[in-house]
Amino acid sequence: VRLAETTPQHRLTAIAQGELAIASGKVAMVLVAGGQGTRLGFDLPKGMYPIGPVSGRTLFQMHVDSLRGAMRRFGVSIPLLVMTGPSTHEPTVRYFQENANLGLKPQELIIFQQGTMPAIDATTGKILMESTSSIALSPDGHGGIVRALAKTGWLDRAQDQGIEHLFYAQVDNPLVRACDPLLIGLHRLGQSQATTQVVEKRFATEKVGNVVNLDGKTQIIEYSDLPEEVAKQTNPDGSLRLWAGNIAVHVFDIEFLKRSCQSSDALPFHRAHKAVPYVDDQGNDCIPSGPNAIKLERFVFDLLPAADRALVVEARACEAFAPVKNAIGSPTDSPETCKAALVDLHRRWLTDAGVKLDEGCLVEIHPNWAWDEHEVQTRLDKPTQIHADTYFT
Ligand code: UD2
Repeated sequence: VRLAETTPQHRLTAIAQGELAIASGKVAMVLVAGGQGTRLGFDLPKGMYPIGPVSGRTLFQMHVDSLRGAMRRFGVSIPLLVMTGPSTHEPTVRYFQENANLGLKPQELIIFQQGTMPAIDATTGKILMESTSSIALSPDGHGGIVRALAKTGWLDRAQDQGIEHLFYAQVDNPLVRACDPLLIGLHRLGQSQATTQVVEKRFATEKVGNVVNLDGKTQIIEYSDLPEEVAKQTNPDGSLRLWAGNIAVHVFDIEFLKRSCQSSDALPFHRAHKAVPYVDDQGNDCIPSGPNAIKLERFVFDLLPAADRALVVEARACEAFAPVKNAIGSPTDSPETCKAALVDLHRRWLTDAGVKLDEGCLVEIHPNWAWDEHEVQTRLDKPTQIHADTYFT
């Protein structure tokens, strides 16, 4: 669904459908947070990274606050699943415990751990050892969610409770609107089993998956697998031929996920060439100077071609996508670019509601104050002018 091709009426109908589904308890949310976050250079789980431009709230807090905003708005409890990995599990569990589950009731929070795969020596094909008695393991990719979820038994319980859809997002993108009613509504209206949100790529080689239609099936080709000359192909009007960038916001039907769990080869493995420390045959610790190993990962978006019906929905990047991937000071996808996007969005919500803001002042809106632009409009206590950095909470 391209933005330019939807009418306001169609969007309103979809939003109403989505809101109805959320309010009647048909939706749960999952955050994937099992990655090692190496590029950011932060030792703790990425979800604990402070990102609120004025408040300093962490990525986990931003997501949970948005979800609790949806619960307040629709008068319903929405379960949150958090998928961790071997290195993020313990600290994530502790973080939620020490912070009173960030306000979630115990029954609203399920933290579960994804699986691992052995790392393989790239030259010999043998499994690498981490110590003389243990093999080197790494997370099996976010596609590991299918197997890990099946193990928890949650899918069956969810269905018994009447939950039909799982709203999926990555912990690194705080611009995501938890359980976006428009996306869920379009998913339902389109009778889709797997829906994915995309944005128009900013440039041909942007580091996002490319959503394509191949032999009638929706698929995502990861940026690292796409030859540069193909990424740069254009239409006669100069626009990119492969314009749709995956932002890893999906809606999956629970029934579809259950079906996918039943087949062990539902998702293929992707190879990543990485540096993995190991212990050699003589028991010596070896720190490789470059990539020496193959890590095997599954990608959740490889579920898309297996859906009987899949839908691709465009969103505006400025409203939906500002990931934190790279370290402070990087030109793209850094903490600074993410904070700037959050401030820009909230400044726009306020400006559209008639508030005048001084140039350069930072604003941040807590979802309890207003969950979306419409709630900003209806706030009677909003100021007419803002002269200093302000946190609306
Ligand atoms: C991902 C997408 C890319 C694009 C981009 C947008 C893949 C393979 N690529 O690229 O198409 O959408 O995001 O931001 O998804 N994670 C786990 N377990 C794992 C590995 C990753 O939970 O074993 C989580 C990780 O915590 C993070 C997310 O998955 O929240 C994405 O991982 P990434 O940052 O390695 O993916 P990236 O940026 O290469």
